[in-house]
Amino acid sequence: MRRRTLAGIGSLAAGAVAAGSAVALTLTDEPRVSAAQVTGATTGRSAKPGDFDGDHRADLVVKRYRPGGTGQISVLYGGKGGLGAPVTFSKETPGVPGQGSASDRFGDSLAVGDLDGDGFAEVVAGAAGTRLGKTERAGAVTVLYGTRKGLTAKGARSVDLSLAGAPARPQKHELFGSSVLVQDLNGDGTGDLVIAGYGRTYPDLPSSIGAVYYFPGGKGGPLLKGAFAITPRTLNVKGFWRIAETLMP
Ligand SMILES: [Ca+2]
Ligand SMILES: [Ca+2]
Repeated sequence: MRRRTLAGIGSLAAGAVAAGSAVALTLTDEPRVSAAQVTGATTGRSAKPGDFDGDHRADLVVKRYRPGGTGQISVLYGGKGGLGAPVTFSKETPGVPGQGSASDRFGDSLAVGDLDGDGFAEVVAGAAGTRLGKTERAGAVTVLYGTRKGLTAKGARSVDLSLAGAPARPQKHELFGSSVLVQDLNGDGTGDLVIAGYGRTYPDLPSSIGAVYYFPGGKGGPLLKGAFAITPRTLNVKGFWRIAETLMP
């Protein structure tokens, strides 16, 4: 494994260290499929490569946008002849928690990585416009697990701030899940989940500053145990800052 220093999420790691956690200031490149191995793939918001079925061939997850429709993502599996037919998931797919709506923006942010350490990559799909109970646009993130047979909706989980043990409570218009990232930040070999809440506000600070949430990977991951929030208080900043605009590996 090759180690490199943090670039895009330097402030995240710096904040995490300030919070007294074990997050290191280096990232580890895991030997997983690179974007370059999937011709024409991008690492932008709408398409991500990963190995969801563990056959060491690159697969691809892409966002499907339908104006006025509920969000969808499609997985295309890599094979000898290139990528196969798309298999589509949405909140209507049996096993996927929650109800789909045009405003929840399921799949608008995407991340890929092995969060439970079984060697199969998961897909993390943000749905930042999700309503939690009566809290409009609080936001939620769906984790779909990789298996030997590929990505499955079975056992899919919602990671959101309404969960018991979450590091903060849901907030109206927070847009939790506006940006998502899977990266092994604590160096234990399993990917950790980082989620931005672009619109988080604070009573004593102007405008929406945002927040970043960290959920460690591990057996059964992502885990609530060891999860924490990075806020203006963590970073000791006052006044107008944005701390959750985008997350970059
Ligand atoms: Ca996995
Ligand atoms: Ca880890």
